[in-house]
Amino acid sequence: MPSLRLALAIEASPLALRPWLEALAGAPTLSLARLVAAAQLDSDSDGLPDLVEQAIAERYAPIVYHSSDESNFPTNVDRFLARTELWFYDDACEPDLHELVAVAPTQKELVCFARAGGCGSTDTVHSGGTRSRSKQRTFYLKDLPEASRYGSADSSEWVTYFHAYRNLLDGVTVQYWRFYAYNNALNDHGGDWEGVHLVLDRDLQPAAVKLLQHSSIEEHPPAECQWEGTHMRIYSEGGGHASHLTGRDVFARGGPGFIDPTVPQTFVRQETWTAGSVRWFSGREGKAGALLNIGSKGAPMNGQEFIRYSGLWGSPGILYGTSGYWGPAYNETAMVGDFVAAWGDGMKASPEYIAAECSPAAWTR
Ligand SMILES: [Ca+2]
Ligand SMILES: [Ca+2]
Ligand SMILES: [Ca+2]
Repeated sequence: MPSLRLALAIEASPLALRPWLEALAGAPTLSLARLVAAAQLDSDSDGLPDLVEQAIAERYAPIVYHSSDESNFPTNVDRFLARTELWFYDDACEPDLHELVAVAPTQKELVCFARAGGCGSTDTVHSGGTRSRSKQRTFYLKDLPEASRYGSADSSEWVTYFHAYRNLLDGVTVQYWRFYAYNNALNDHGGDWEGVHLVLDRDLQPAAVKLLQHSSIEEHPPAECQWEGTHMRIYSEGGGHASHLTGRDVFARGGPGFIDPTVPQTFVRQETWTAGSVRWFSGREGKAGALLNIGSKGAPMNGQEFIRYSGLWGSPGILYGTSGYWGPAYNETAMVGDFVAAWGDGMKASPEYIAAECSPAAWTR
């Protein structure tokens, strides 16, 4: 039985969290004192205790089916940063300005630079706050050399990043983000972030699944998903990594021409929860990387400062679409005005909090 204090914490919980906390109260590895403290800790100040955010994210963490045709597997931010360089770019100059800023920046370093725009511009561009409208005056992380774009061959380096917050249904939305060093499809570009949103209602039951596409957020009722218990299946396109709800939509080798969950040769199956398994089309087995709470832009968690970085995750290309992509909190998908819907869709909070969290601090060209 939980202590009185813990019972009160559970009772005071704004959501239907009792079963979660009561189950955790029975966890033998945590002392009751630690549990009480943990039950109340809200590191990103969004009204959801850390422990609750993690428990919900674990419970619903998707199973990602990567195509056997995949050329660029997932990786993680720290591994990527160790292999890249931070540059500043301004194409208003003749020739274009490219200035090396830092080699292999750490997450902390990534967000602490400022540069005056080139060629007489009066703009000051911050790597932790200024968003470029057209990817023309911005910090960027240089594309990795060809040999490093494959991602991590060791699946234990495949980190799934999650962002959980209270939503307008009085429930919780959990965004699951995965990261790739390169997008190798028609629109090649460095640094590829892909996300899916799971919208939970006030009883913490799935109410909607939202897939982030190139320019829109595609909403589906949960019944359109394939579920394994509480875990939805997400099918990821080879090279471009777009998310689908059925394997039939995703080309794959070794079978009928698409991902068939009954034909192991057509996919790599990744359970994204903590200590989840990964099974390759070759029969090889491994473990998935962490399921990591990135907190909020105002209060990153678990050292994931990268969430505040407002530059690009790949080099500028000839076209907008072949230039590096933005990270989760600056993602362009379905942006309305300066509201980053990919980061704050359906968020329930004060207007001030939402503005600070979901809009860039400043803009440039
Ligand atoms: Ca929280
Ligand atoms: Ca949160
Ligand atoms: Ca992509």
